[in-house]
Amino acid sequence: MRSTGTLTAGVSETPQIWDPAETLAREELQSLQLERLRATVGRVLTAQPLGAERLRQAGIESEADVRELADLTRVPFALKSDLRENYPFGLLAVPREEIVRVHASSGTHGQPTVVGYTRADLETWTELMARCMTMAGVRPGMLIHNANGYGLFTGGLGFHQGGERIGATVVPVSGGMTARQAMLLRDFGAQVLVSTPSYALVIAQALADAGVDPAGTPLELGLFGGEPWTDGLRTQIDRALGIKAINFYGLSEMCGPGVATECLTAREGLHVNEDHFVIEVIDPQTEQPVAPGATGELVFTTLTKEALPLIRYRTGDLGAITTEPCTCGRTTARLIRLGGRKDDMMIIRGVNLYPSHVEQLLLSVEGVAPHWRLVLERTGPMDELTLECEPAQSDVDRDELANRLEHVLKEGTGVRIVVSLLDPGGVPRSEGKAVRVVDRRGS
Ligand code: DLL
Repeated sequence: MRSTGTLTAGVSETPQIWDPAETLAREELQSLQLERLRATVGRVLTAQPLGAERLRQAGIESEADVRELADLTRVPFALKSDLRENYPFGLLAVPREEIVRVHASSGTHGQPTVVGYTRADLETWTELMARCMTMAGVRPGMLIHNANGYGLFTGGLGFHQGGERIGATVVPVSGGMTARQAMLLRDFGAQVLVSTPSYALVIAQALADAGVDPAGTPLELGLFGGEPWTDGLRTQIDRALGIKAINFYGLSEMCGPGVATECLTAREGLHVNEDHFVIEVIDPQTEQPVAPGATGELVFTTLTKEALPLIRYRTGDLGAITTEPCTCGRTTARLIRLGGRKDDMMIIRGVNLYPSHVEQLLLSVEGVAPHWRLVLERTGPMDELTLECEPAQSDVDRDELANRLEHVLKEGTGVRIVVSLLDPGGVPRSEGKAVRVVDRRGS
C-alpha cells in the first residue's frame, strides 16, 4: 500500500504516509519488533560468530530464548571497534558473493567502517528512504537536486534511490563544483535540495554570488543530515534559501540515512523507523538505560538487515527520545535533542565542551556568519581554544564583534575561547561533512 491522499507536486503539509507501519498502535509495533528480533537473532546465531558469542553470553541460544523485547537488554553491546577489527567483510552474515553493494562511513580518521547490502537490504533501504522523504514532503514529480557525495558515503545513493522510488525526478549532481551547482539548481528549477547542512550554506552563497534570489526559484524543501546542526543553523538555512529544512539522521552501520527523519507537518523530533530498528538510550558511563526523555547515547538493533545484522550497536551519538503522539499521526518514537557525538566532547581546563554548544552560542550573536571551526592548540602548559568565524558583513567593527562574541562564549560555556574573525570566506568550506574541530596539539 502506498500513500493516501492526492499525490501532486508541490509541498503540502497534509501528512502523507508512505507505509502503514508508520502508524501502527504501539502494542502492534512492539509485537512486530519482537517477531523480527527473533528472526534477526536466528540469523546472527547461525551466521555471525561474534554476534552469536554475545547472544550466548546473555543466555540466548535460540530464537525461542527471546521471549520479550526486554531480553535484548541482557546482550553485551556491539561497538564500532567490532567493525574495525573485522575490516572489511568479517562481520557479514552472508557470503561476500551475496553482497550487491558496499558503502563505508565517511569518517576522516582511521579505517573506514565498511558495510554491505544484499539485494533485499537495498530494497528495504530504498523503501525506508521513500518513506522518510515522503515524511519530509517529497512528492512524485518533484525535482530533487542531490548534492550529497555519490560514492562510499551513503548520503548520495540513499537519497537517489528513495527519490526514484517515490517517482520524483532526481538530479545526481553529487558534491563539489559549487558554482555549477547554483547554475543547475536555477536552470532545472529544483524544488528539493539534498546536502549536508553545512554545504547547503555554501550553495546558498553560490546562488547569491550568481545573483539568484532563491525566493524567485521553485526551491521549497531541504533534506539535510549527515552531521550535527543546531536549530540556529536551521533558521539560517531556511532564511538563506527560502525553504523548509528537514533533519535526516542515520549511520552507515544501520543502512545510512533512513533511520530517523523529521516530518514536515511538525518538524519536532525525528521519527525513528522502529519497525526496522529498536532504539535504546543509555548512560554512556554506567551503560544503563536513562530515564524516559533523558539524553544519553543512542543504541540501535537492526530488525530486518540480512548482510550486517547488529545487536545493540552503540552509535556514540547523543540524543533523547519521546513517544508523545505527533500531530502528523505517526506513532513512532521521535528523536529529540539530537546533538553531537560523545567523542566530540572536549575537556578544556576541566570544563566539558561540545562543538554544537559553541554553534548555538555563535548563532545567537547578531552580525556573525554561520561558518565556523574550532582550533585546539597547546602553546604553553594549557590547551587553548580558538573559534575561527566570519562577520556577516565586511564593514563591521571587528574588535567590538569579537569582544561581544567572546563574552557570550565565556558566559555560555564557562571557558575562555579566543575569537578570531577572519575575512568573509576565510573559514574553509566543506562539500560534505564540515570539519568543526581542528586539533593541532600534536603538531
Ligand atoms: O552520515 C548517513 C546520513 C547521510 C544521514 C545523509 C543523513 C543524511 P555516516 O557517514 O556513517 O552516515 O555517518 C554517521 O553521522 O553516527 C552521526 O554522528 C552523524 N549524523 C548523521 N546524521 C546526523 C544528524 C551518514 N542529522 C554519523 N544529526 C552518525 C547529527 C548526524 N548527527
